[in-house]
Amino acid sequence: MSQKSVVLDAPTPEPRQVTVEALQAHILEKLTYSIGKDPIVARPHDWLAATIFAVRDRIMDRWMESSRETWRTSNKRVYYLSLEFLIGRLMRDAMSNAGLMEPVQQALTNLGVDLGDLIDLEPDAALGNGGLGRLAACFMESMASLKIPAYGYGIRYAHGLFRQEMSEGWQVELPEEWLAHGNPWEFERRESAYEIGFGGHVEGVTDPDGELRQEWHPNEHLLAVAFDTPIVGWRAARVNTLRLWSAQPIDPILLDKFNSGDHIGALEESARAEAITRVLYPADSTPAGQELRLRQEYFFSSASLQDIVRRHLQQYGDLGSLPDKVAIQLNDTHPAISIAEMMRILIDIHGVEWDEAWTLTRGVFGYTNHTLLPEALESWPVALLERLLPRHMQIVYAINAEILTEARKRAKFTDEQIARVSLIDEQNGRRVRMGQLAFVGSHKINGVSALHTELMKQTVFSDLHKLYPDRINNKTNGITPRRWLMQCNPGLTSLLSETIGDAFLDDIRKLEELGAYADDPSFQKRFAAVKLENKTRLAELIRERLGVRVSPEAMFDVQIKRIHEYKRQLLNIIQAVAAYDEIRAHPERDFVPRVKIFAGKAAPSYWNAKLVIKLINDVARVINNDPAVRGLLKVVFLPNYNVSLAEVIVPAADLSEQISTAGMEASGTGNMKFMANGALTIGTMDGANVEMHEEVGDDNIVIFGLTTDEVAAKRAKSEVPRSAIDASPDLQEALNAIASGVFSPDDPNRYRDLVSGLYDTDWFMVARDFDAYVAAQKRVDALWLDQSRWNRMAICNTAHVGFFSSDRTIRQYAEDIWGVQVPTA
Ligand code: 26V
Repeated sequence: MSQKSVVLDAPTPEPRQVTVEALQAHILEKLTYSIGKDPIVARPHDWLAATIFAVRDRIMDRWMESSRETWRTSNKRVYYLSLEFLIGRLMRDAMSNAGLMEPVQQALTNLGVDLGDLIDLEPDAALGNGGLGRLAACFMESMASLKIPAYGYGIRYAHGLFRQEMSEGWQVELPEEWLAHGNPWEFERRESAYEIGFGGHVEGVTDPDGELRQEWHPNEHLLAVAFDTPIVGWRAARVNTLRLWSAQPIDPILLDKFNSGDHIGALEESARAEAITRVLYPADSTPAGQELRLRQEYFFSSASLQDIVRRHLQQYGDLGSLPDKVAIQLNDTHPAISIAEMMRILIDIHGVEWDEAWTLTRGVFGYTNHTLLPEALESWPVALLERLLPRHMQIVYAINAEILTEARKRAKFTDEQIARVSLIDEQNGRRVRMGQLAFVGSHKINGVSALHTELMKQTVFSDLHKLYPDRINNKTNGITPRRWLMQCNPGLTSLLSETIGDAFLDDIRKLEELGAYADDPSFQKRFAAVKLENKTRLAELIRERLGVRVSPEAMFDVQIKRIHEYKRQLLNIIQAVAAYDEIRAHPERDFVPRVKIFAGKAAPSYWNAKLVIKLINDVARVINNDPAVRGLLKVVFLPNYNVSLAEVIVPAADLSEQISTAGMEASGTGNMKFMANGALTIGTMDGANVEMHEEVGDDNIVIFGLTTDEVAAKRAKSEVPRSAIDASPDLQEALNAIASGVFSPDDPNRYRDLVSGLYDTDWFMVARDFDAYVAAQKRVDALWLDQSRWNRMAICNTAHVGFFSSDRTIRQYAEDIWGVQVPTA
């Protein structure tokens, strides 16, 4: 019997029991023996850790079984490389997916501890900026639910996305401390550590057989140490691994320096290494462009690929089978240096020939693009790459030579086309375009909504699309219905189960059966009652955090997402100002009471975004305290938006604001979360809104505004918004109020430039979409006045959310990109 089969056949320890008694005893045991606390003095955090340890043990068996199965069946593995995983809390997710909610709750109750309190105590793992990072988290959960052998690879940032506080309405950034109480979910794997090099030089050496090889001699080395977190699929179908890398020095302290009295210098190497994984870059649009960011990208790409190749060789012994057994998905261009790193590993380390290495590389990689914003497209100065990664720069040049030759010979490209497909941008001081690198090194490239994918073909990648017409494909985003419906909205989930049965829990498409109840008055009533309960909870949170009282009976109109000009929070708040004017001018009219709820973070260096936050707070102060408003309008900005806050806000929303300038939001995923929870969408024909419109039908969504083509035409003509503003007295009045300091008496000029931007270019079409937006909001008011109609629409939204499950998205990736079989049951 070979050693491997001995290992594979070894019996596992008895699985832990899931009875209340067993859990109760086990939690106490963990508290005593793992945490070292007497229950009498244990603090809430001790109970939390003890509970997580007990839950974790019950996941272990599935985890090991899952990985054994992959070894046994030789199934293809999927690797999702992402610089961001915006996970949020893990405990409820793991318990709920493993079917442990009830016994754990009961066990804790018996111990005098409230599970809800513990859940609220767990810090969010905020290792991402926004949609891109949250998508990675939803994908991890769906891949486990669909029994796909998948690994997430990323960085274990010591500090996730900054904590946002308000100081007189301004955003202030504070360090986030998710690891302050330790992290009971992670397993440090010191044995899985890889050396990562930077800098140095490349030397050509001739082998005894006359072959010229390149040897990279980095002058800086550090270690990547793995930390593993289990990701539990629905009904514990499978448990996958999220492997996050932490940077550590090879020598923690330089003793000779220390002994010679240089105490600081002795720790320099250590500090330099650890800096790489210290903090998540908090911008999601403007490339940081800094060396540390490139170091992060290469550090985690190299560690991940070394790990992938090692695992593959351990199981299969050869590299030729790589594309049959390995699929690597690049989440945006952030890990794009992996293309060159894979070539280096294959050629320099394993002696594979160039052509073969290139075929293997393209065979394994897929690349997902998440934005077309020119300022967000990553490129690195050639000089920086040359200094930090000299061998990779050589490889990039060699790849470029091959692509450009092919473009010239096969596709007969012109000089202009050649310049556009080149990996090197010669216009802006010679830079390597990471999007181009990711594209040419992948067999499939996808966008994240139907519209976005079409725009990819027409704009940034039009020439590469001509060269490789079968590579670009669409994979419309999705969200996991476990976290974003079942866990965050237990009230609605119970109602749905009682109405159409439990089958939708395993097949979300079954929600369509709700359609039959959309007109049923008694079901509508119950649906609305759940919503009201969720709104009451949110109203309570608003009162606690902001001291503002809002009525749960009012319409909750919600825009929560990163603050960005293209997302147009400005349009929303200007409409609030216009409504304020109207309410005061027409005390005789009937108004639908509304609460406008905003939340979101701005990149610390993004001035206009920060100014919009301040404007929302300024407007909120004035409107909320004006008796003439008679409580008909409230504006609130909830600070420190994160996954956990979203889980409270989303189930309480009546209206979902998805109002980006058409053509600019690649997909959006918040839109889908609201839809699942029975909110109506007011939105532009942008990103996945287009497909939502298709799914629910024109009657169940409120669409307004310029289309992508209309926006493009206006921009091409350099049309100025003057006439739009002249034609709209309401807009003029609102803009004058804002610009003249009505909301900023302490600094009347605060918003002068912001407003004058709307008169000049108005790149984001705020002025030109304003009247259409106001008209759409009037339609929303009219719908609200017919509550039965409203409820019907809300129910239809929940009923048709099935398409937007990340399970559907992942099945499509598996089939069209990864070549992985998804078991049906
Ligand atoms: C870019 C950069 C530039 C360098 C600094 C750090 C950084 C971090 C993230 C990004 C990527 C921004 C792209 C992005 O987040 N796109 C969003 O992806 C969502 C998931 O596909 C999609 O729903 C949103 O519409 C899209 O904006």
